[in-house]
Amino acid sequence: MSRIHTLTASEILDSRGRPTIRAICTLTSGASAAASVPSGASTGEAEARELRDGDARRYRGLGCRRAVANINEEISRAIAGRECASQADLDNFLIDLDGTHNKARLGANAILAVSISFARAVAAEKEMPLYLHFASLLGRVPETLPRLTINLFSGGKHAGKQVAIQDVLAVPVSPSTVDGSLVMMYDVYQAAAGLIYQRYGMRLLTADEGGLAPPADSAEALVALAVESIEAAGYRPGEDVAIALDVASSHFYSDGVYTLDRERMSSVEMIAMLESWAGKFPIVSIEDGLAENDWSHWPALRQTLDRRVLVLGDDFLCTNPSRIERAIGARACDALLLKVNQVGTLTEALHALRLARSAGWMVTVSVRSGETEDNWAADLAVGWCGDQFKNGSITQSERLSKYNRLLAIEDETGWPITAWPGRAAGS
Ligand code: 2PG
Ligand code: MG
Repeated sequence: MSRIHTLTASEILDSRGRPTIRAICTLTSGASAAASVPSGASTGEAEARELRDGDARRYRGLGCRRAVANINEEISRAIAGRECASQADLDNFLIDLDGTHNKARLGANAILAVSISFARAVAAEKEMPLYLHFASLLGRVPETLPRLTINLFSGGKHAGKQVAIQDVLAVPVSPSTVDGSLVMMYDVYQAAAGLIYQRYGMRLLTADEGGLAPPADSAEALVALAVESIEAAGYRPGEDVAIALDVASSHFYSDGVYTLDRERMSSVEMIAMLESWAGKFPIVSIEDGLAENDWSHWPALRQTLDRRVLVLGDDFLCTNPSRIERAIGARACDALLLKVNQVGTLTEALHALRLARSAGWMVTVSVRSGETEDNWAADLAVGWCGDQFKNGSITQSERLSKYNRLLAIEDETGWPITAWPGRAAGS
């Protein structure tokens, strides 16, 4: 049982220079902790609503002063001195206080900042590392670390749409450590940078998440360039380093048509194209291969890629328990991309995770394109036994704060990364 003494918040900037929120939660025991919240660019329609000021004269309307004031005033008043029996107790109180179905009144950004800063303050009160406190919320002690899926190339909304698909990720599959995965990734990233310089004469210009953003002719050419980069780095594609994609297809879908590389495709044609990529390239995971509202075709996508490639739902599921339940019923995918800020509290995200696990799905814990130097997502990925962690590229401090945290957890625990299914680790 913890009692909140004070709650304060301020506006800070994220990795894209846009405002976001940091909250500080102090318990009556004296334990105190801060947490900052991230923000997406390629957001799903069903995400909980961030509250933005809408004042065009300040940060083009993106200011967070109203959300900050909601923490400093209404939430603080309602919560100060209140006993919180558990994280769920606090989160449910916040949900009821907000009173809307999508947290639009107080703001999902405000509510999440309170939810996470409380979790961290309780961990401090228990003198426990945050990942173990998260594990205690889950009720399971982790024995392994998540596998890494690391952004190599960016397109879509994160890179000015020079190519329609959003992320081509490199997936180190042979290392059994975070350290080994990052060493391998550094080689692949440098090899890719060299190839881009040769081919396009480009310097290392990077996108929102630190990925390289070459002006490839097509999405397929970008995936092929990833395979070439793995080879140029001296690794075996598929055996040392595989590939994951975030197609983020909602952002080039309209009225039943996917427009990719000037080609117009039906849902059935889109599935056939993804199947052909899965045949040609060493792909282990495809995120948002179809659009978030293309419900009737997701089951066919899953069936087509069954067991060869993870069919991962991001915008499609929005970490939203009711969408996940519907997707389980429809056998529409087999993996959840878990982003806590899509739903707005730790408790709802945990519910989403449990639902996914109950259906035997894999879980990729993910950060957002707009991040801060805060690293709680790394603790969450470990504590909630994420199978994968998606944290952007290996450049930029908002990404490295999480990789560096994983390295520290690895040092502290000695836990290995579990092997990708069907692929031997440590070779
Ligand atoms: C995604 C994320 C992270 P955003 O689509 O998976 O890459 O992007 O935070 O912009 O939604
Ligand atoms: Mg995505």
